[in-house]
Amino acid sequence: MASDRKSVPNDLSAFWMPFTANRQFKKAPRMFVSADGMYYTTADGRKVLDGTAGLWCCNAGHNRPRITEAVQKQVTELDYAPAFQMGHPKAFELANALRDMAPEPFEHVFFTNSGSESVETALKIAIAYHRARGEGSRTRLIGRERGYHGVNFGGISVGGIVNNRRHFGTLLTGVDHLPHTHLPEKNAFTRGQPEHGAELADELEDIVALHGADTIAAVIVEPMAGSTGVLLPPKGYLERLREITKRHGILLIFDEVITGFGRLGSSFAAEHFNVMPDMITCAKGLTNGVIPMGAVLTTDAIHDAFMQGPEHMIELFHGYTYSGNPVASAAGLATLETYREEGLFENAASLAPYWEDAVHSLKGLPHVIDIRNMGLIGAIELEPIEGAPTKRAFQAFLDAYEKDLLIRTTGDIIALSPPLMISKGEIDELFGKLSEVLKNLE
Ligand code: PXG
Repeated sequence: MASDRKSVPNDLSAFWMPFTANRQFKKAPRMFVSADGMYYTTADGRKVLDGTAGLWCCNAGHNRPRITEAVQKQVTELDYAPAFQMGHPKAFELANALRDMAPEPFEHVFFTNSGSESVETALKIAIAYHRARGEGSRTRLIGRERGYHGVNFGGISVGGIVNNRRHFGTLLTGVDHLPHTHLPEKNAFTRGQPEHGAELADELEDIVALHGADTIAAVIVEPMAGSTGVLLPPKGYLERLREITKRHGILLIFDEVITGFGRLGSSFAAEHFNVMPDMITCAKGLTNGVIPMGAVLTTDAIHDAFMQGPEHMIELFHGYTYSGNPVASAAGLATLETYREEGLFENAASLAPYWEDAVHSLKGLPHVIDIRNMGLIGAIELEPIEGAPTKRAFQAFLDAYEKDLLIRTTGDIIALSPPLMISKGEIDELFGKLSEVLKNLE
C-alpha cells in the first residue's frame, strides 16, 4: 500500500455502496453495529425495530442460536470443498430439505449465491431445456413491467424497473414484457388480492400471437412483486398465466426471492396461491441472510431432460465456485430447522389478519393514497411531492429511523416485511411509530 494512501479511522470513501445515495449517506451515516431478535443496535446505541427483516431476508430474526452455531461449527469442520466434480454431504442434505419443504412438483435444486444468480440460472436452464428436447427455437424470455429479478443482465432484461435498465445499454435481445398489474383506480386499499386485473394475463396471448409460441422459452414473474412496491396478483391472474403458458409449452418461472420461506405464511407463494410454476428461484430467507445463498427449484421433467447422453459428460454447463458452499449449506439447514422448530411460517399465517388490520389502520393519514398487504407484507403508497418523486417516502424513512424504526422505501411507497418472529406487541410498536411519522410528514 502506498504510504500516502493510508486509511484513517472512520474513512467512508472507499466503499462504493450498492443502491445507495452515497454522497448523502456519507454526510450523515446510518450504521448498525449489532442485531438480536427483532432489533438492530445503532452505532450510537439505539435499538431499532427491524420492520424489513434486513432486506426481506432475516425471516427468522437476528442472532438465532441454531444458525450461528451451525456456521461456527461448519467453518472449523469443512470450510470449502470444490463445487464442480466433487461434493460434500451438507449440500445434498440441504437440497433434500428444500425439496421436502417445497410443494410437490419440485424435486431438484441448483444452488447459487444470490437471487440475481438464481434468476440467471433459471433463464439459462429454460432455454437449454427446450434445446435439449429439440426445441432450440424457443429462446425468447418474457418478463413483466415493474418486475424485479436482480441486477445481472438477464434479470434486468426481463425486469421492468426502468432505472435499473436504462443506464446499461441494449441488454438481452428477444425479451418482451407483460403489463404490470397495478390498477389503483380500481383496487386502491384492497385487503389481500385485488379483484381487478386477471385479464392482464391474457396479454401473453398477444405476445404469443406476435412471435409464435415456438420462439418463447419462458415467462418469469414475481408471484407478488416486492421491490417495485408490493403489487399483489389480482384474483385469478396467476392461474391464467399458468393456463396460457402450459397450453403453449412455455415454462413459467416464479421468482420467489422475496415470497419464499414463509413471507406469505407458507413455504412458497406457489403453495400459498396453489399455482405451480415449472421453476422457483429463491435466495434471502434460505439462509436467513446470514451467508449468501440462492437456489433454483425445478421439476423432474426439466431436470430429466438434461440427464441424457454419455454419463461421463457434464449435463449443464453452468455453476458457481460457491454453488452449495459448505458454510452456506450449514446455514441453510439450520435456518430451515429454525423455521420448522419455531413454527415461524405458521406464526406469519396466524398473525396475518392482525397485521392486515394494523397496516390498513393507516388509511386516512396525510398523503396516504393506497395500502396493500398480504402475509407479513405491507405497503403504504404516498402521494409524491410534485416535481420531487421519491422525496416524501425517503423523508419518512429518515424520520422512522430517528424514531428507532427501520422501514424500506421504493419510489413513494413504504414497504414493510418484518421477521416472521414478530409479536402482536411489536406490530403495535411498529405501526405506532409509523403513524407518528406519517402524521408529521410534510
Ligand atoms: N428477484 C427478486 C424477486 C428479488 O426481490 C432479487 C431477485 C435479487 O436478489 P439478490 O440476492 O441478487 O439481491 C431480488 C432482490 C427491496 C429490495 O428493498 C429487494 C431486493 C433486494 C434488495 C432490496 O425491495 N430483492
